[in-house]
Amino acid sequence: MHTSPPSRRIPHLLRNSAAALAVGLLLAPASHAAAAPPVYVHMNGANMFLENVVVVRPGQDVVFVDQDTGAHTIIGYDPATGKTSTRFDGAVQGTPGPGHPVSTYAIAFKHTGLQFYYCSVHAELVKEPGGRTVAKKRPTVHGFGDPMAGLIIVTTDKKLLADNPATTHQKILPGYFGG
Ligand SMILES: [Cu+2]
Repeated sequence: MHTSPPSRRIPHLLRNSAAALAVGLLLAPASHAAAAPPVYVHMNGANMFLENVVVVRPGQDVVFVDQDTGAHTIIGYDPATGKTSTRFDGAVQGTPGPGHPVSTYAIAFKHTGLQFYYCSVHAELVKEPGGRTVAKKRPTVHGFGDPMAGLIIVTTDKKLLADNPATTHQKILPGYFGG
């Protein structure tokens, strides 16, 4: 009886995809966090972060998307000390509107925890009685009154991870341009 090696009997394409599947299965536990799709946070002329609380896994990207005509910054800070982050320090540019490229800023965190941030153009950090620093709307900034600030919760908790607003799954919100 003729016996050919297994690789000979499997067509090339099938063999390659089988190999890819095997590699994928082997790498799955380690690369799971990195492979998760990004969570998107959107800005427009309302001068606030639309999804001001989002939840990601360690290593998963948060992508800030500027659909405003104006620019914004995204700067991490520590509410306990009031100190701003040198690593979590982003900026995005405005866009004329739909059909034009949007400016984005992406960041991921290795460890679980709370990552507070604000836009230094439209909010300011104020130390409150008790010593905790919070972001407040700059008095001269127009909008809905929300301070342009937010929180990223970095966790492996599946229930929390499932709680993100639906808009965080979409890079560009068609109806959210303007400002
Ligand atoms: Cu801003």
